[in-house]
Amino acid sequence: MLQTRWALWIGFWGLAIGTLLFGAKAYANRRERSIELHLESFFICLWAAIMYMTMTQGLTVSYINGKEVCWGRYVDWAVTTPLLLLQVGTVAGASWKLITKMTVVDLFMIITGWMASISPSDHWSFIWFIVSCSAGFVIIWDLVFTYGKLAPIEPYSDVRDLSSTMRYSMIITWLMYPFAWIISHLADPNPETCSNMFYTMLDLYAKLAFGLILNFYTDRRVLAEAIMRQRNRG
Ligand code: RET
Repeated sequence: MLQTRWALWIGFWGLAIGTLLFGAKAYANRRERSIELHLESFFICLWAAIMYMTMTQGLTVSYINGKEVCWGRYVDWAVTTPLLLLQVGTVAGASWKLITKMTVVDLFMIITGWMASISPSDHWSFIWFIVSCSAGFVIIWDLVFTYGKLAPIEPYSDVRDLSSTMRYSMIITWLMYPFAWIISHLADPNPETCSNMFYTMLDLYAKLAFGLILNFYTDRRVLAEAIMRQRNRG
């Protein structure tokens, strides 16, 4: 129980700090074109911090089929992963059609991942897990190949570098989630507990480190260029 609280509170405080940092950045750049990316990072952290808070209070934790399920995580992911994909899609210069397709596949991955965590038998759990991973595979494929082909040429080399940094750090982090799922299932007969520190660490990395690269280590002119380029392509 103590461990449970710790993992969730670390998540909450990390994301609360992110909310403040990215909120301040959005405010400072309120007249700039880059504001939309800052606001997205702000909202990603805000929403996740709220969901972590509900989990510390047990509001989004239920017993389903005899397992403790932290469904707050899935409500967090269902909102924040499409926003993260929107940010990467914007920087990579993807069309709205492609971004929408990625969102649909992503929601499918989260919903079937949820099925994997509530399935009563190991057998069904594993089948849903594989279904969810297939959707994850489509996302990774698009991030590497489809987005790779969109890489801008000169004079947009800064945008190109940012796009590959974001795409590859996203791929590495997102790949770790199914591994965290497998390791937890091997280690614990009742794995989907809130005490899952793996997910907390990954969430912090996926939201905070990603947000820091975008908001603090990238010049806002590069962000503005990326946004313009994506809008011109539609
Ligand atoms: C699950 C288990 C089933 C198989 C797969 C999963 C993948 C989850 C992912 C979550 C990403 C979350 C992020 C959150 C916030 O920042 C549901 C764990 C493939 C990729 C990036």
